[in-house]
Amino acid sequence: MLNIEIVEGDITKLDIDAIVDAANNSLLGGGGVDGAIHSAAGPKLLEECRSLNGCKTGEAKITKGYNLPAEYVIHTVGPVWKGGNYKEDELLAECYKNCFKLTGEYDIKTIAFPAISTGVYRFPVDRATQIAIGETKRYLKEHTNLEKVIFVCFNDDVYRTYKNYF
Ligand code: AR6
Repeated sequence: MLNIEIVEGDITKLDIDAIVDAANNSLLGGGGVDGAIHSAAGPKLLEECRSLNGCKTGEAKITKGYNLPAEYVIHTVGPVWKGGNYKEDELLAECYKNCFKLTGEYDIKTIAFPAISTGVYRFPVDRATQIAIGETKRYLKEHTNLEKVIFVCFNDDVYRTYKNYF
């Protein structure tokens, strides 16, 4: 599909409307992509996050990007993988749906996603990739606000998997 791109690299460097943070329920920062986003955005991001009162798994909340090139950060909380019988698939799909919903509300035209839940939260990369691409194609079929969706892969394994399923 024309408006989906798969790239290798660091999501914090992208000069686009919104980047997605794979956060935790506190929204107060952590490791992985969350840590990288908070370091690059600076302390004002944490300050705004403190005012949000956390975020439930599968939901999404938006803040400004502060020192990031991106205008907005959409914080979503993916499920921790527990073997597949704890609604992990549905919750991960909800993350993508809720991020897309915010793009409509904030007139966001370009957005980049990391591979939500596939790091510290150990969601199998294959399965997570199918959900990410499936939800994206579904949204793009039904809505016209997005000009570009970028999947940012931080390692070769994730990059190959996205290329394979696309
Ligand atoms: N740009 C793009 N992708 C990245 C970057 C980056 N700069 N850094 C890491 N990744 P993870 P999760 C990839 O662990 O599994 C945090 O501590 C990484 O290689 O960041 O959803 C939060 O606070 C992997 O493919 O997120 C939560 O506690 C993907 O991003 C917890 O981790 C997701 O890995 C969330 O775990």
